[in-house]
Amino acid sequence: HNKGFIFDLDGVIVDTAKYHYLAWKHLADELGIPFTKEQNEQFKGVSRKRCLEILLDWGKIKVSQEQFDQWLAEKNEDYLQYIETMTEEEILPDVTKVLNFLREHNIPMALGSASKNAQPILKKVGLIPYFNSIVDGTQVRKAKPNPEVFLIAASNLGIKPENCVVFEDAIAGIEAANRAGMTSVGIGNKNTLSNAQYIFKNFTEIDLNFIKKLAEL
Ligand code: B16
Ligand code: MG
Repeated sequence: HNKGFIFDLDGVIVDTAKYHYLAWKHLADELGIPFTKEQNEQFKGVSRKRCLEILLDWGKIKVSQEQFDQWLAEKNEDYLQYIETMTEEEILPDVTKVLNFLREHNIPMALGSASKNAQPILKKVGLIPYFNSIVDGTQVRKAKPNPEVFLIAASNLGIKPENCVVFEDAIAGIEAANRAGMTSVGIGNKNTLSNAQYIFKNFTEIDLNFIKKLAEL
């Protein structure tokens, strides 16, 4: 097949943003830095390290590398406790409808996530078998909006970038997909994701005929 589909994880397949929020909030409270859900929006699609840099900037806190690494580890341990409780019920509505359809038609699929915890999360929700390639934060050096993550995924699938379709919920992710020359499908708010070629509020709004068209079936 000459078309490939690439999915972001957080905000597209599962809503782990709520757990990221709780873990960041915990650390922010500890450090006396105000942190709201609106601020958490700015952390979407952004690497863990970059998130902590931004948080410390907001709090005007300067720290040693050692302290920085310790807080980073603390946030992640907290986050992993939430991940531990995840089940397949946390897959966002109608995501499996689309994944199953693509699988039935043997369309290659990849994950393209900034998260270093993508593997354990996919395992928890039982979606590992769907993906021909899983590209995550452990393999990528240049974070979104750099297209690296999606280009590696395309190359692993053996599909040309211009024949790949990317599903993303983050502004930086849409930009990465566009820069890679791929078809970008935004999942979320149409004002926020105005740079996406197509935008849907969520997967329940996606018709399988649309997927068929994108996959050229
Ligand atoms: P971790 P995605 C991203 O996942 C999240 O949107 C972002 O909020 C998070 O900081 C980043 O992963 C790193 O996650 O701390 O697990 O390595 O949307 O690219 O799937
Ligand atoms: Mg995301």
